[in-house]
This record gives sequence, C-alpha cells and structure tokens, in this order.
Amino acid sequence: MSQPIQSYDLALGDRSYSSWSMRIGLLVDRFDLPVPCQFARLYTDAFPAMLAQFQPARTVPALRMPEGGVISESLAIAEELASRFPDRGLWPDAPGARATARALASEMHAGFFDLRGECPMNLRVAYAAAPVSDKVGTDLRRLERIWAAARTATASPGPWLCGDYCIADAFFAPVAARIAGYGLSVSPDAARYVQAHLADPAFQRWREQGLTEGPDQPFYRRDYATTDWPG
Ligand SMILES: N[C@@H](CCC(=O)N[C@@H](CS)C(=O)NCC(=O)O)C(=O)O
Repeated sequence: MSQPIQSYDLALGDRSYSSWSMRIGLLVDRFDLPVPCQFARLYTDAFPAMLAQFQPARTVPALRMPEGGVISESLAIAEELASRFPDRGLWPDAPGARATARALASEMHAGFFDLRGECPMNLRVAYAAAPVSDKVGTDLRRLERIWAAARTATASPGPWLCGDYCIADAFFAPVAARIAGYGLSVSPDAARYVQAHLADPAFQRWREQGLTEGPDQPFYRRDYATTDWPG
C-alpha cells in the first residue's frame, strides 16, 4: 500500500521577536514555497506544546519534511529548502555568487553575538539611538566589510548582496531590523542595504502580521528613547 502524501510543516515563534523564525519565514514567503507554517509565542505554554510535535527540535524554526523527519537549525533548514526546491533560486545560480552567499549566511549563523545579544530583534519598537558597546561597533564594521566585499565579488547590480534576493539576504534581514530599530550608525552603503530590507514587501508583511500577535514580550523591552519605525 502506498504511503499517504504528507506536507511540509514549519514551526516558528513570534514574528516580532524570533529572528531565526523570520529568516525562514521570509524564505517561505519570498520564494512562494509550499510549506505551511504554524506559530507559537515564546515564553508561553503553547511554545513547548508546539515543539513537542517536532521532536527532537528544541528551538524554532523546526521543519518537518513530507517523509516524516524533523530538522532544526536555520542554516540546515535553508539549505534543505534550497535543495528540495531547486527551481526557486534560493541560492544564486552562478557558482561564485553562490559560494559568496553561502559564506555570508554561514558567518551570520555562527557570529555577531554582541549585536545579537545587546540588540535583540524587536520589530515593534524603534529607538532613537540605543547606547551600545564598542563590541557592537566591531560587529557593525564587520558587516559593512563583508556586505561591501560580497557586492564587489558578485558585481551585484541591485539592492541585494549577491544579485537577486537569496538566502544570504534573508539571513541578514533581522540584522537590518536591528540596525534600523536601535538607530545604529552604519556606512551609507550599509544603510542603503538596511533600507532595501525595510522596503521589501515580504519583510513588511512579516512585521505587520507580528504586530497583531498579542501583547509585547517584556523580555525584549529596553528603556531607551523611542522614535517612529523607520520603514
Ligand atoms: N541555532 C538555532 C537557533 C534557534 C533559536 O535560538 N531559536 C529561538 C527563537 S529565535 C528559540 O527557539 N528559543 C527558545 C528556546 O531557546 O527555548 C537556529 O539557527 O535555528
């Protein structure tokens, strides 16, 4: 007897706060992937209840594949989606640009701990200019450098780093949100890249849907002077 055809199933957290969820959620939206998403809010009982259906994952995003296995880790999920939907262009076609994009996404996945730790993603608020440490400045200078190098290496003609929007750009979307939301100072080129994310329709849809998900999560609140959301 043949097995029933199963669907993909993707577990995600708060759109406003879960940066790893955002990366994969943006890929699903932007590349029109047939991957149904379910959401549970961090710090609620619904979160472990959802993840209980996605064993052995303990974090979001978590992807159940049609054949039944579950994988977590954003980069693995992005790679797997790129492999399973090869006609959608999640990675650049050209080998050189693809290599650059892979390196960018990997560095994002493995690093930028000071920026991530001091400026947790919060798409519900913008601060005029958050006081951040020199270590965050070091992360920002590194981002400027690798973004500029990627543009040069791939001769990217448009707003994205390696030609058309790809996994590397989705991986930096939450970084763009942090730079914009915390009022962090970056080079003009980097600021243009941040603006491209803020103007991206998939980014805007994600952010607007997050605003309707319920009360603010106190963990992400900071006592800095606020300003209007810049996008
Ligand atoms: N390295 C993981 C990190 C995932 C992660 O930390 N997700 C957070 C939400 S953004 C989470 O599930 N937190 C819940 C917990 O740690 O209990 C990835 O790339 O997916």
